[in-house]
Amino acid sequence: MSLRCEYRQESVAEVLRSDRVLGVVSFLPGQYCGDDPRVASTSLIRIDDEYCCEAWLSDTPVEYGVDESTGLGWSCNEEILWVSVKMSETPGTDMTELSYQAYSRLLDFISSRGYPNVVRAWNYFKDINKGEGDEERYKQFCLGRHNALIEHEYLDRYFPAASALGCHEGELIVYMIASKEKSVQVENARQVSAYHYPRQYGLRAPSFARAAYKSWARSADMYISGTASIVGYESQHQGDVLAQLALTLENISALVDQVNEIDPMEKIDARFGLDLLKVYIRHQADYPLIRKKLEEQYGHIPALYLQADVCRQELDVEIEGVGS
Ligand code: 3EB
Repeated sequence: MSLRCEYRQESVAEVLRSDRVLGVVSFLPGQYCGDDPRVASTSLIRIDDEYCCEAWLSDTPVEYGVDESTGLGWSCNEEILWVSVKMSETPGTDMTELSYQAYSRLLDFISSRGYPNVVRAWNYFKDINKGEGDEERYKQFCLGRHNALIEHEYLDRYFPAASALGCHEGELIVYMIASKEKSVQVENARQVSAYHYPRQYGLRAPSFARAAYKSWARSADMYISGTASIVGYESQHQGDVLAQLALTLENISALVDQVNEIDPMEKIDARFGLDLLKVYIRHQADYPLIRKKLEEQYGHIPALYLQADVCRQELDVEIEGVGS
């Protein structure tokens, strides 16, 4: 069994024709209007037209459906359960409660299906930087997520790799890859683990690992979490997006090195390398420069560029990756 992620040029509907598709993530524009349970529809905006969507592919046929009691869309093969949830907001919605509900549903569902380990999770919701201090929606999101994870007996070292980004409209969307067997969490020696961030970053620190790797029956994959311009626990290079990009890329290489140092048995003769990058940019105007710089180093790797708000107000770029 192996899992592959690809950025695709075809429409979501076309990608869905294959019986090997575990999940498709759609971005605006090019929105998908159907109700296939394998699709997670986000409101994030693609900055260019190079790719239409993100596809997660199995090398064996998948089973899929909607969970009737929770409305979760899911799909699975022998080793992987791909699941997404969409939570609507009404005026005055409490983000702590909403993220708690989303994660409680997801975690209950994956364990009931026998895939209790979250390898990788993506979180997208609107107005991520709205609210002051502990009232900031991102911090409330972190609190709700943390409470649900702890209730489900997730210890720090089992937190998934993750990304959490803001968009301008739409529901809270969470999608995740869950597995039967645990993945291995990886941290970056140059950064304080997010789950140990000090009190100023919220009542409960963000519950994610910097990266995770997982060996499947026929492959091993590495998932690099959303990575930004942070050293220790502090944001660096406020106002200088190119310096932020350079530091972000250093943090990503440090993580790739760290994954290789752990040297999972599956990779004795080969190194993990990056296969895909997803680049979140706060101000679309920064795109040409960011793309130019990124291509100098990673021009050989497909990259998907999205407009999104980084969860720290002072940061303007964040990058995640998939590798094998
Ligand atoms: C950081 O390093 C930047 O809350 O799930 C990156 C990846 C970030 C995931 C999350 C937040 C999350 O703190 C922000």
